[in-house]
Amino acid sequence: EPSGYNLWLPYSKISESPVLKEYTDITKTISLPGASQTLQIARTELNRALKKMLGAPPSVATSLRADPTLLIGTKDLLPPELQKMVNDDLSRAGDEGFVIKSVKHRKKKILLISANGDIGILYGVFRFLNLMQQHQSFVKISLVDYPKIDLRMLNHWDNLDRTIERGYAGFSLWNWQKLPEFIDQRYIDYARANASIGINAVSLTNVNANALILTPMYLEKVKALADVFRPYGIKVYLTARFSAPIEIGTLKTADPLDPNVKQWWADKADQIYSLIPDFGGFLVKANSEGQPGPQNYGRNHVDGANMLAESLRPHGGNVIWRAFVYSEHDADDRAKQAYTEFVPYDGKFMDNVLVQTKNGPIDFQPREPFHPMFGAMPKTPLMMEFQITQEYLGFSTHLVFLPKLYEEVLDADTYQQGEGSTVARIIDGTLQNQKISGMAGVSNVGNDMNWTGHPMAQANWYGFGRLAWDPYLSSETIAEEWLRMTFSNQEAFIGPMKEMLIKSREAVVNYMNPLGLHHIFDTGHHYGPGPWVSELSRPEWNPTYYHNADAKGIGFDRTPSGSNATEQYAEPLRSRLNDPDTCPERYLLWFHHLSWDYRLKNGKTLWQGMALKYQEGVDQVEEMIATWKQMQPYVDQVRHKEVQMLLQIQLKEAKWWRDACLLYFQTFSKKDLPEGVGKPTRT
Ligand code: GCW
Repeated sequence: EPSGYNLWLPYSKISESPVLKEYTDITKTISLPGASQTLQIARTELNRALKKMLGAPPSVATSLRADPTLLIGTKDLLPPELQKMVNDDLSRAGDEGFVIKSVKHRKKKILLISANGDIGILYGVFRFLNLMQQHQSFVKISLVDYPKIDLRMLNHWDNLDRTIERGYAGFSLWNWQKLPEFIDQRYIDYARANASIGINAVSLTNVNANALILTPMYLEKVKALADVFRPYGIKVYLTARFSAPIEIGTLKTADPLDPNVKQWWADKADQIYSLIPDFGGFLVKANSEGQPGPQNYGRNHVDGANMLAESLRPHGGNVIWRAFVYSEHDADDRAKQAYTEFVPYDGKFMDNVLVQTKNGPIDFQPREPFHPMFGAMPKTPLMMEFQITQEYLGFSTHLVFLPKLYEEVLDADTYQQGEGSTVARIIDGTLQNQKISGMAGVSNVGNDMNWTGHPMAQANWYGFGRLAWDPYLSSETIAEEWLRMTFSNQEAFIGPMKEMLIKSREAVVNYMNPLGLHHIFDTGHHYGPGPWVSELSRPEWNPTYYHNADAKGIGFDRTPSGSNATEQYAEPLRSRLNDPDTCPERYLLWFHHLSWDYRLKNGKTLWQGMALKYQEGVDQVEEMIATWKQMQPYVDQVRHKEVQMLLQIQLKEAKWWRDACLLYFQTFSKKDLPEGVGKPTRT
């Protein structure tokens, strides 16, 4: 296989670990009874993995052996005395959870993996292999784990011509031309990878796509993919273009209150479910960036979402209605728009509707404060939308470990129901007692040999999945797991690399958007710097709209003297944000327009501090390069070289960001660069 193809599942040979003996003992006699496809997959995975890691071909029996050393089975298949031992654990584990436990059975220690359902067994087996890849001991293990979030979903922004909107790792995996007959091995490997981290839903098509995916010809192809994904516990969703009844039907309107429109969608749902009985539902972008929606007919988001929800309800499907509404008319602060439009609808959506909200109020910037909608709609399940693909984060060229960003958002306290009302508790539904919960990530996967373009961007797919399973995991834990599985368990590798991953997120913020700056990217592609762009027809398309630099200072005033976006946050956070002294400096210019001489906490002026941050970002990339150089012994040559080349580009471009932004902002500040900031070189 090409380097990196196996992702975090290389199952490298274990030759000198202290646990080797333990592992050979545990895997001497394995029983994994049951005939379902899902269990068959679990057996195949075990066989493959153990053979690679331990060398000797294991024998996984499909029957309950008399004396297994490793027994893997759903609770109902276990002998009564073992059932008793896992009863309590499994009562907490739900449909998808599992238990991995070292127990005494017939006077012998055995390892038991059990679950309530087959998918729990598959997840349990993947976790067992995950821990083995990290060389962990099972001698004392007693682990119960289950997902804290119901829908753990990837959103593909894939078009039917196989281009991917904001995709930087090749073309779409979905080969529509050859489907449904031809099943590419990559569909299977993709499903395996997702199942290994607990992802259980995917929407296949771009939220900006046309309606063709809902025509019978494409639905046959979707069915083929759904059939591949099903035994891996993955449900398929599709994007539903609101104007579909006109575009692929014969109606003259898509008005959600029109009986013919309702009937059209109900028939469409029936048709889909006749092919895909466990179809997940629709993901909808409506009345945003020019997409059609209910507002075109004088209706609102509730009318639109509920009409679709009605069509899916008899089949058990969900509507995921996006809150990224960004109208082509509204001239008020763009950061306020989603909250303004949606919060009044709290409690009005049907119970199979989730409202999917981006992590921040603008658009996947390297850093944003959390979206004020979180916690502000207690009667509506809000689903998180993170971006895994790096639209504003250097595409698949820059190394940025995103779990650090996700963690920052999930840990943020909204104060909506008093202290401790973190975004994680809103998303997992526990704070506001939601019946359903979800987290989506816009996928960074394409048909590049290593799936994600940058070899290290695989960590972002992995990390997203782990956080969707458990939003309370720390980014450090995730980094360590991923590094151990993907590359090496040697401490000389793990220590420095963990630090490098963790710091990489702050590095990119420093050299692109320090101190709360945002959206100063060159427009359209969003790759390099473009803070000077000001001539686009709509104000909020222009970076100048966001930084507002002038002779006096820089920043977006979102306090009561400005757009008053801070009003959308709960107290005491709101007051804290309103005062530049108490506003966290990482969000300073997001919420405030301040003079170039404004004093930062470290005593530097704003101008100096900003310049130094840009420099720090560049320095951090230099450090990454130095660290990576040392890692040669632990990484295969191909990947080592690839990352090395990519880091060189990242360094060049970090300098580009620093120089471009500082030279441009200097035309306003008219101040010298502080000492230590590399002299920008005009190119
Ligand atoms: O970030 C913007 C992107 C668009 C995207 C849109 C959205 C899919 O630039 O490419 O469209 O957000 O999330 O709907």
